This record gives sequence, structure tokens and C-alpha cells, in this order.
Amino acid sequence: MFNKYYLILTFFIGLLISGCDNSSKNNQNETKEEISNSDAGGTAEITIDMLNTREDGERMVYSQDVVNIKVGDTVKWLPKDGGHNVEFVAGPESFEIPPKSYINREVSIKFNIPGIYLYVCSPHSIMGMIGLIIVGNDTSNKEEIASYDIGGKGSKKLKTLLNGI
Ligand SMILES: [Cu+2]
Repeated sequence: MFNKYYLILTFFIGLLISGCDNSSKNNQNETKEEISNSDAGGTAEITIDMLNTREDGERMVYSQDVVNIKVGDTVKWLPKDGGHNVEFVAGPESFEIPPKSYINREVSIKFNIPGIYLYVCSPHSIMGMIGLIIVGNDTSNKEEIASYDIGGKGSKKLKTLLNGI
């Protein structure tokens, strides 16, 4: 009789302890989520140079072909060499394509919609002066981006870049 009572008692104590454990774990998770939420909105500024020649020998090129950023980050293109610009040609569905930038002018864009963005240098797109911005690790619009026809060396380079994603 005593043994049975003791077993039931330890069972309930066990429940009580595991209950406490869970609630403290939940609290920890909530704290973590709050931290990651406040961290989710990017505020970084990433710089890309417009170049005649890059360190790797590529000519008429942006300093980085593919840039991964967080939602809310800003990308700034600097006209390090002359004769270049930034013209967006494709992006996520709800992205309103901005007018192409002036040649030799700095341009800065903040990205609030996740997805892949394709931009080119208007005079040098067919020479392969193109770039991709990937926002929030979202590559769901890869096929739409792939279907954009740049022409010349730009088309080949787009395929190569997308294969690397
Ligand atoms: Cu150019």
C-alpha cells in the first residue's frame, strides 16, 4: 500500500518538475525569437564598384557579381571607373523597377522585398557587365530571372551566375 502511494507521489512530482522544465524552456525560446526578430531587419550598406578592370582580370565588370544581403540592407554602387551605370531589368514580382541610373553617378538602393534581382550596366550588358542581388536568401524567382534575355556575353554570364546559386 505504501509502495503504491509512493510511486504515485513520485509520478506526480516528476510531472511537476517536467512541467516547470518546459515552461522555462519556452521562456528561453521566446527570448531567442525576440533577439532574432530584432536582428532580422538588415541595416547594412554594401558597396559595389563599377570597374573597367577587376583584380581577377575581368573587364567591364562590377566588383562583385553576386551579393547576398538581408531584407532592409542597402547596396551602393560607386563609379570607380568611367562609363558605367546600374539598370535593373528583373526582380521579385512586386519590385517596381527603378529608372536606370545616370552614367558615372553613384547610386544607392534599399532592398525590402526578398528575392533575386538582376541588374546590368546599360552600355556593357552584352559584354557581361551584369550583377545579381539576393535578398533574404530567397531564390524562389530564379526561373523568372533566368528567362531574361540580356544578349551576348551577358546571357552566358547570367547562366553561370545562376548555376552558382
Ligand atoms: Cu559598364
